[in-house]
Amino acid sequence: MDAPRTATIKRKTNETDIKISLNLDDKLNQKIDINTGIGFLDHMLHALAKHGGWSLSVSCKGDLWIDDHHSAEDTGIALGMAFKEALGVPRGIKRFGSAHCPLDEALSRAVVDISGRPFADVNLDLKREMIGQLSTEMIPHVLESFAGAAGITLHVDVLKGKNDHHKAESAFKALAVAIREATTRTGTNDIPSTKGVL
Ligand SMILES: [Mn+2]
Repeated sequence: MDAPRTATIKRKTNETDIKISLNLDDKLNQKIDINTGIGFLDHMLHALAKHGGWSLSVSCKGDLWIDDHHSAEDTGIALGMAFKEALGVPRGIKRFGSAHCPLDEALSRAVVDISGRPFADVNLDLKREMIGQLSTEMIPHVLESFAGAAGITLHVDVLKGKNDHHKAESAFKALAVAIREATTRTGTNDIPSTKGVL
């Protein structure tokens, strides 16, 4: 039995104070506790952890009296740092993952490459200004921040949908399932690249 892939991250700036614990291999005993101060972001990260098969604890104390920007962005960065640290050298994993997830009328597709190359193309087609206390412009930005810090490639697209809550949630679920596949252990010790390095 391989050791679980875990990380604990503390990241403090003048704008936010964040603590994250992540376990990528806790599918049978998931514990999820998310507190960013932004309810809808908590809901999205809960979905990501749940469908990714993670245990995840996130605490962010940020300058919400300004707006949601620093808290949302820095939580994405810190989660990416935790993911990268937990994964370690990406040996013996599938590397690629993709998924489609619906939520009622909404349908999203996520494609992930644990590439060592930070890149995110995120198209959510959100119409509202805010969902709860989270500005919709911050939702792709959180995913871009996550991909940047994690050093992975993400393509996340809402293919259809009418309700912005559904569209965003289906996107996070698809991303979770895609990441779960990409990080699945193959039982080998291989680095899945023709370069021999990721
Ligand atoms: Mn929901």
